[in-house]
Amino acid sequence: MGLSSVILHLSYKFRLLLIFILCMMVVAWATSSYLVDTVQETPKAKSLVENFRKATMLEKENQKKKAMSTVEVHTVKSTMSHCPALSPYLQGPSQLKFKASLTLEEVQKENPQVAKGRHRPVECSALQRVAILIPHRNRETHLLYLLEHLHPFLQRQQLDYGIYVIHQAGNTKFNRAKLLNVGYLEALKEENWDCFIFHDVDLVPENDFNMYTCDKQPKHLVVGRNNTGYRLRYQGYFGGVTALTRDQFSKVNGFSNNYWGWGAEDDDLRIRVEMQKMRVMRPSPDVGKYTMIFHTRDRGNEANGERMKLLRQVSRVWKTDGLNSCSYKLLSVEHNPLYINITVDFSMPPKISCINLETSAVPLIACSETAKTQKETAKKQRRHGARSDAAIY
Ligand code: UDH
Ligand code: MN
Repeated sequence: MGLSSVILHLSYKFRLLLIFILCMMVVAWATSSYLVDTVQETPKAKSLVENFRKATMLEKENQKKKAMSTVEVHTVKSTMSHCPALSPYLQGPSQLKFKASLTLEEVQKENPQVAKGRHRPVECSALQRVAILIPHRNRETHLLYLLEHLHPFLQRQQLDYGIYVIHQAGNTKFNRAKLLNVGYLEALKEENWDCFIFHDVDLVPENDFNMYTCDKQPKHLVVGRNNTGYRLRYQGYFGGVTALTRDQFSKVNGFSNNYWGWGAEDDDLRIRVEMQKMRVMRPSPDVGKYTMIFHTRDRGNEANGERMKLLRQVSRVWKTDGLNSCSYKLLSVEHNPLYINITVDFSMPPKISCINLETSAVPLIACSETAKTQKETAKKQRRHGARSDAAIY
């Protein structure tokens, strides 16, 4: 073989080798670039997945946080601790002063935290929701003094309370007991009060240890007042200011509606309480002290001549004379800044007017009874010594 043929032969082999190397390089490049791509792509995918995971975790965390914050709100609400049995704000006995020039605006200014006659502590949840019911007619000055002292007094006791003034419209005989029944029924329409304080407008408590809360037994809070030498008026006295739970008052069917004028409606309530085997409790004499704002007898509230007769029939009539037979005409319910004013009309509707107006010029056309039967009904009522609401309405 000559040199040229050797070179040719070599070059042919060399060319083959070259082609092979080239192919290998292409394959190597292709594979390597693919591998590099995948190696580079993986972190991208990884970070994507990571980001997604992070996002979902964040979302989950946010949801968790939200849930926790709502739980917190709920627990803050529901676990706001109960107020202590003995409020730390109580001051004990005080000498009350009544400024002659006091105005309602001044009392309102002194009590900016009271709205629509209501207030409750912000620092703790009150032990009881208490409705104060005040029967009222033509005693504006007394009401002013009572509001002035009662609002801070009840706040020092850390109560969730509302003050209701039940105002009797017109000039018909005053009926304290029936007004208090109305107060109970109307107050329960806006709040499920636990406890009711039946409160004369002219009695101002002197000692804030006299708790305006209800207990297992009905409470009589006026042990003594300045005008009786701070002594109980008589054994069994249950007037002035009393505290009964919603259930205790409902159990006795409330007050009788039939005591028109002054006297004995409070004794009637005590009899009802005792008939239900409940016992009247009182605070100690140094705590149950009141100042009574001086007054004379009101016109329209003269002593009720029938009161002794009425007292004798309590056991017979209590089931049908009380909350379940208390009919009245509701004239208005106003939510004033310092109290809720309920105005009612107890004036006689046409049927009884017929009986009472036998001598008047009012025509009797609205009557279902004849003049003769009206007279007989009136006689019967007088014989039984009571004007039952069932007969009136
Ligand atoms: N009341 C009124 N307006 C009236 C009558 C009574 O708001 O016209 C209310 C008021 O809440 C009062 C309560 O009913 O506190 C009881 O009536 P009262 O204060 O007349 O009864 P009290 O037993 O007085 O205190 C009886 C008459 C006092 C005569 C004094 C003579 N010595
Ligand atoms: Mn009085």
